[in-house]
Amino acid sequence: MGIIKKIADGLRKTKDFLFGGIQRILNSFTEIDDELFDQLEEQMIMSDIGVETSEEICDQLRKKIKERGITDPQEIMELIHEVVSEMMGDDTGLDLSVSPAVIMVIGVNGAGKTTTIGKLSHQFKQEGKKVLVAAADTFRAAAIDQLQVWTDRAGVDIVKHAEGSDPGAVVYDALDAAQARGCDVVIIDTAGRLHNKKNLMDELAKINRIIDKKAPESSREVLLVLDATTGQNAVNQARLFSETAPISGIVLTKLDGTAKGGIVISIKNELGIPVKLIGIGEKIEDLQPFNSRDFVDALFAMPEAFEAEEEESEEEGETVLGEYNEYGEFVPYENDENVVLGEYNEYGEFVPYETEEEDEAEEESEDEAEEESDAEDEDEADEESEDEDEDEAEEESDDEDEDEAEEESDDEDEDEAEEESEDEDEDEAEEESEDEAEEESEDEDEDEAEEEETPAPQPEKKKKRGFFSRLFGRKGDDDE
Ligand SMILES: Nc1nc2c(ncn2[C@@H]2O[C@H](COP(=O)(O)OP(=O)(O)OP(=O)(O)O)[C@@H](O)[C@H]2O)c(=O)[nH]1
Ligand SMILES: [Mg+2]
Repeated sequence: MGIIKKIADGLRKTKDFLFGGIQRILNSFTEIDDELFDQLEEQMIMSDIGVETSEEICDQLRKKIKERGITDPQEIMELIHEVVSEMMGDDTGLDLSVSPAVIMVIGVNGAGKTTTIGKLSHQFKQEGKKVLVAAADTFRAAAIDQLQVWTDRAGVDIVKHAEGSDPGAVVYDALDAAQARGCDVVIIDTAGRLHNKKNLMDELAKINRIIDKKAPESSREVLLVLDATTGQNAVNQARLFSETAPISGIVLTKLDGTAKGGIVISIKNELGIPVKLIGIGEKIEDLQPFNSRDFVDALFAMPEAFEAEEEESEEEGETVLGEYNEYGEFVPYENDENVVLGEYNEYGEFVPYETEEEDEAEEESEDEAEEESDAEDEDEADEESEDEDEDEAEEESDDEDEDEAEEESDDEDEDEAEEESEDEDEDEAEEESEDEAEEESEDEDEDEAEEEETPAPQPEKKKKRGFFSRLFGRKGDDDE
């Protein structure tokens, strides 16, 4: 499978929701007015592009529309493609020029740090680089074993100490070994969670200082791993983590399982930190360098199927009424007299109404929907099992003994809030953001429940979805 196709597949849910949603809005307008812009902005915000960035995109659109005297709403999709492309700018790759290049990988627990390190080690190894991985997450039970599984799989060296030992010492030894062995790259796995967030931030800052001292000449990357499924919370995390070390790039994981890929645009626009890698699956090869052009094309390019359809109808000189399906393809209505044959679900996909005559078509679309939701369940279940399975199981049972069992429970939000109030003196700002997250998560829980049971009756008036309250939680907990 080609890289572009793979990225497009990984971003399918985002495309369904964002492109599908925008196209639906454009189809429902015959002229460009304020109401159209309001709806576009709302759709972008719901797709996790962020309020600030969505406003900026719409301002740019208005400007271009005025400049070019555009009057047809159908021309707007191409303009969005253009505006977002300009916003994303040029890509920056990893800097590995001075060996041993040091890549420190940070991020909250469950974001995908260890998995990303495994995938990255594999890729470097394939390129013929000599890689050494430092197991500096000495805090979480079984974290070292989990990393060892990945380094074995990739066939690269690991430097590890006992659980509970000083992460700074691990990093020091790893840099020593890398220099002695002539390694090209050292990748440092760090903890995603300590006794509290201040400890975590302090420890990451300390590791960073050790690298400064021990390998001052080396090329440096501080990669922040963000879980795309947490939407705008990931942007908040980036702000917090940037206090520990200068973040040189972002790895956005789990883009395959979410409709929230729009955060890539807001990360770039609001934080100015380049997204360097994207995770589009759990397998060792499911990590790709981020290419903004492919990304924007995958989200906003007009599907060829539609262009062909459009040309055909022009030739015949007749208007074809239809809808965009989940792949962004134009599907003509089967029955022109009955224009609205169904409704949009939460992903902006068109779901036909059940009628006796349409039984066959209905069955097909149901199967598709089922397949999709099964795949989603599997994805989410996988995140908690598969590669991690044993390690995670161990981790979870260990955690249960401690107060961290909270993290694994359904009441995560409440528990987090409790935990936070204990740490109140330490970090007020954090608490605020947790509280916010908590509020949002309540919304989200409600929304998600609704989404699962019934399709939205009024697609134009869809409720705004809340954000995940997992600023420091593990993906999947809320969903269990
Ligand atoms: N679908 C999907 N799952 C991913 C991706 N990257 C990571 N995961 C899954 O996310 C889960 C957590 O990944 P880890 O690599 O253990 O996360 P971590 O940041 O190291 O977590 P801690 O060690 O607890 O701090 C695992 O189940 C991974 O398989 C991705 O790109 N796509
Ligand atoms: Mg880890």
